[in-house]
Amino acid sequence: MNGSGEIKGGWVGKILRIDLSKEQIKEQPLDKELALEWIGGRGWAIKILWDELEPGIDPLDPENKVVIATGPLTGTIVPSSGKVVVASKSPLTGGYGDGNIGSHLGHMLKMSGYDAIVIEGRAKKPVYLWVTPNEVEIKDASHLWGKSTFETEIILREDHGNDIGSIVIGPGAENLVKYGVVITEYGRAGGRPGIGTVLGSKRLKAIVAHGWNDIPMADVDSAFDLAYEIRRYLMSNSGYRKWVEQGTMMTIEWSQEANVLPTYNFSEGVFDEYMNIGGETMAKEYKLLKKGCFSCAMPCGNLTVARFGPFKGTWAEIDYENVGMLGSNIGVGSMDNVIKLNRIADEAGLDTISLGSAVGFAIELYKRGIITKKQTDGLELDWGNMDAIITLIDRIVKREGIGKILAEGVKKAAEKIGGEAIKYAIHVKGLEVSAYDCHAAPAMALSYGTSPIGAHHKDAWVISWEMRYGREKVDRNKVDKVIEFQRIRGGLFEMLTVCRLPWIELALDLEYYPKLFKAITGYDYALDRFYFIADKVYNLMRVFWIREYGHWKREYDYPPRKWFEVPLSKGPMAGMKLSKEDYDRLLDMYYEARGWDRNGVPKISTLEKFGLTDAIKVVEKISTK
Ligand code: PTT
Ligand code: SF4
Repeated sequence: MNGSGEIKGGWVGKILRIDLSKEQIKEQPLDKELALEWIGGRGWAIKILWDELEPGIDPLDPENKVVIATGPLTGTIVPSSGKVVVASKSPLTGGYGDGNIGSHLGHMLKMSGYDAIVIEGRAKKPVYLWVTPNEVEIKDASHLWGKSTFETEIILREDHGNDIGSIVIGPGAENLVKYGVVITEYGRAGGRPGIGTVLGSKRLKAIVAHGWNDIPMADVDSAFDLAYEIRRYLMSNSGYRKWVEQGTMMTIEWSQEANVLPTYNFSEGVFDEYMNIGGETMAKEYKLLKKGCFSCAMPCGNLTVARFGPFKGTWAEIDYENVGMLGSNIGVGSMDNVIKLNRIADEAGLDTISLGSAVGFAIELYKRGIITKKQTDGLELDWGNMDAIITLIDRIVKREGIGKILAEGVKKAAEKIGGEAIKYAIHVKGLEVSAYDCHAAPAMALSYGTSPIGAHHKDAWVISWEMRYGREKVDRNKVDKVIEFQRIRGGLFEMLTVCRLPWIELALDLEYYPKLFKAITGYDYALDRFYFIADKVYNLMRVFWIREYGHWKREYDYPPRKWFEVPLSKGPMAGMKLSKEDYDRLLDMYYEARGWDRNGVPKISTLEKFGLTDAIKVVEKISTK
C-alpha cells in the first residue's frame, strides 16, 4: 500500500486494473489517501471516475470505465457485510450511476487480495473475468453470450464450483437496453442506472471470483465481540421475526395505507388487489425459502414460487420494489403473475423498476391514445394484460418495434414519441422512479429530485418519517432529514459498503459502525468524520453530472411532471398533487443547506471546504458560459 504507515486491516491493499481492448491485467497498490479519505464503495467509484474519465465521453464508448468496489468492512465478520458497489457513467442518465448489490463477490474479491476492480476497453469477443489469489484471467465467454443470467450462473458454477462470488449480465444488457443490471445468485440485482449495459458494451459477460486468504483485522477480539453483540441484538429484536418472514415485502401493505403504492403508472397510490400481492400473502402462500447475502444475520431474500395458473412452478426472488413496479404499477394483481414477470426481468438482467415504469408508461400512453396500435405493431396494451405485457417485455429485451424506443428509458422514449408523452414519463434525470408515489409526499419527492444517481430511494428514504412528521408540512426539518439520510444511507453505508437494513429496519445503533471501523481498520473516525466525507462525495458526484452535461439547470432536480400536473385519482389522498411553489421552497432550502447556488451548482467556497480543486475549475467554466 502506498503512503507512510501500514494499514492494519479492512482494506486488503490492491486494485485490479483490466483493459479489455488490450487484454491487459494489472495490479495497482491501493493508495492510502484513497482508503482514508474516500473510504471505499461509492467514495472510490466517484473519485476514480472523476479522475480518469474523459469528460463528455459516451457511456457506451470502450473508454468508459466500470468500478467494482468493496469497502473496508465488506466481506468481514461484520453482520450484513456482503455488499459491493458497481458504478460507471450511466448510459440511462448520462451522469454518475451506481448500485449496491448483495452477493458473495465482495468477500471473494477481498479474499483474492483485491479491494476493487476497474474495467475499461472493449473485448473483441465475449469474455468473462476469473479472479483468484493465484491468477486473474480474461476467459472466453462465447458459450455464455445470449444466455440468460440464470443459465450463465449455472454454467459458471459447473465450471468453477459452487464456492464462488459472481455478477453476470443477461441478454437485455447485451442488447444494450439502457437499464441493464448485474445479477447474482439467481435473484439479486444491482446497478439500476445501466451498469450492466456498460458491461454489455464491453462484451464482459461476468466477473467470477474465488478467494481463500484471510481479510486482516486490526483488533480481532474487538471485531468479534462487536459482531457477536450485533447478531444477538438483531436476532432478539421484536421486529426480527416479521422481517425474516417478509423482508421489504411488508412495505406493500404500508404503502397502500399511506396512499403511495405506485398504481397504473403512478396514477392512484392505492391498488384494489394489493392484498393479493402483499407481504402477508407472499409469506403465507408463496414463500419457499428465505435467502440472505454473505454474513447476514437477518436474511430478507424472499424466494417465492408461483402456485396457480399458467406459470405454476416458476420461481423468483422478490422484494417490494419488484412487486410495486411489476405488479400494481402495471395493474397486475396476482402474485403468480408478478413472480413470472420478475423471473423474466431477472433472466434478461433488466432493472424491474425501470422496466415496470417503461411498461406502465406505454400502457398509459396507449390508453390515452398518445400511441396507437400501429405504433405497438398490433399489441393491445392494457393494465394487467399478461400476454401483451410479456410480449412487450420480449420486444424491449430484443429492441424490436416499440420495444426499441422503450429500451432507452422513459425520458428518451417520451422525447422520441413527442407531444403529451413527456407528462407521463416518471423519472428524474432519466432514471425511473422507484416504487413510492409522491403526489402527496414532498420530502420524498425532494429525495428523488436530489438523489445523486437520479430517482432512486436508496439515498434518502424519508417517506415513512414524513408520514409521521406530517406529509403536508413544508419546512427546513424536511430538508434536514433528506440531507441526514443522504449522509447516512448514501454516504456512510455506501462507502463502508455494508447493508443499511440492520439500522433502518431493526434500529441498530449507528454508533456501532465507527466502532466496527476502528476494530477492523485500526482507525478512529467519529460519525461526523464519515459525514464530512459523505458531503465531499456528494459534491463531487454533483460536479461530475455538471461536467458531463456541460451545464446545469435547476429543473433537473425536479420530480416527474405528472406529480405536479395530474392529481392522484384514488385513495384518501385523491385530488392531491405536488405544489410547485412548495417544492421550490424545499429545493431552495436544500441548496442553501448544501452550499449550492440557486441552480444547484456547488459554490466555490463549498468546494474549497472539501479541497475539490479540480471541481472548482469545472464550476468556474460553466458559470462563465
Ligand atoms: C436496487 C433496486 C432494488 S432496491 C430492488 S428491490 W429493494 C430491485 N431489485 C431488483 C431485482 O431483484 N431484480 C431485478 N431484475 N431488478 C431489480 N431492481 C431493483 O433494484 C437488496 C436489498 C434491498 S432490496 C434494498 S432496498 C437495500 N439496498 C441497499 C443499498 O442500496 N445499499 C446498501 N448499503 N444496503 C442496501 N440494502 C438493501 O439491499 P441497486 P440487492 Mg440492489 C431480484 O442495487 O442498483 O441500488 O438497485 O442490491 O442486493 O438486490 O438489494 O426493496
Ligand atoms: Fe442482504 Fe437483506 Fe441481509 Fe441486507 S438484510 S445483507 S439485503 S439479506
